[in-house]
Amino acid sequence: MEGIEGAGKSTHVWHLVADLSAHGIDVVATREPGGTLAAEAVRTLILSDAVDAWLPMSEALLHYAARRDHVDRLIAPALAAGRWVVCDRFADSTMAYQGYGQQLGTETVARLHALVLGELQPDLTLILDLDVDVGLDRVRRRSPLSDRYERMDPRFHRRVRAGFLEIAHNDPDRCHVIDAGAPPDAVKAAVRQAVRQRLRVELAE
Ligand code: Z5A
Repeated sequence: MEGIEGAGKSTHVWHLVADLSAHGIDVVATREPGGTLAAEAVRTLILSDAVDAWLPMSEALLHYAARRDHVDRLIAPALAAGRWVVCDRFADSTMAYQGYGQQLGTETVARLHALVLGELQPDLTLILDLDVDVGLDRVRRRSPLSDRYERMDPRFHRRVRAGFLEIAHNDPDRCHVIDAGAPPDAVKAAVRQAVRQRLRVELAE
């Protein structure tokens, strides 16, 4: 599940996990940055401190260090055991935030991905698309305390949103864009519909 902040990723990861579990699917919910002890430690490093605490390349390397640990210790073993994995953010976030948002470049991030994870990609990526101001407003209403990314320039967030849409445009077989400005029940229905169609699983209403 991908998208800008406030798009509803965490909300819909949990709805989707409940739907899949009700259908008898053995599913693991996890998140990035994080998901394992080591990756959660990297999360703390990346999300705290000043906006300019990390340079874009260092930051991308930290995200990929966390991701490799997450894949090796949690995601790959779960998949090998036949479980499904629903992840709140994954590699497209590095492409969107560091590649587009921090302007590290898409080629650099793609090379990093190939080096660290080879060809590993999700079977389906749902991109919750939302106006940047609406997303930031939702997050600020939820809590006045902001993390490093929330304090970044609105132009940065607009590049991130545009980046996600370009990723989806370039990889339509894997990515599905959902209008996250719709009411929560409509977003939930759109997520369910996309999973039904793309992963061929019959989820009950
Ligand atoms: N990052 C990166 O730069 N590079 C990387 O490779 C990775 C990550 C993996 C992680 O922060 C940060 O790391 C992230 C990108 C960067 N940037 N930031 N900030 P995080 O995990 O703490 O934050 P987040 O991923 O952006 O999550 P979030 O801010 O909590 O947003 P969300 O999960 O998309 O939304 P939510 O919590 O489900 O909903 C937010 C609020 O909106 C909540 O009050 C809901 O009740 C409400 N909501 C949800 N849906 C709706 C609808 N449809 N209508 C109205 N209100 C709604």
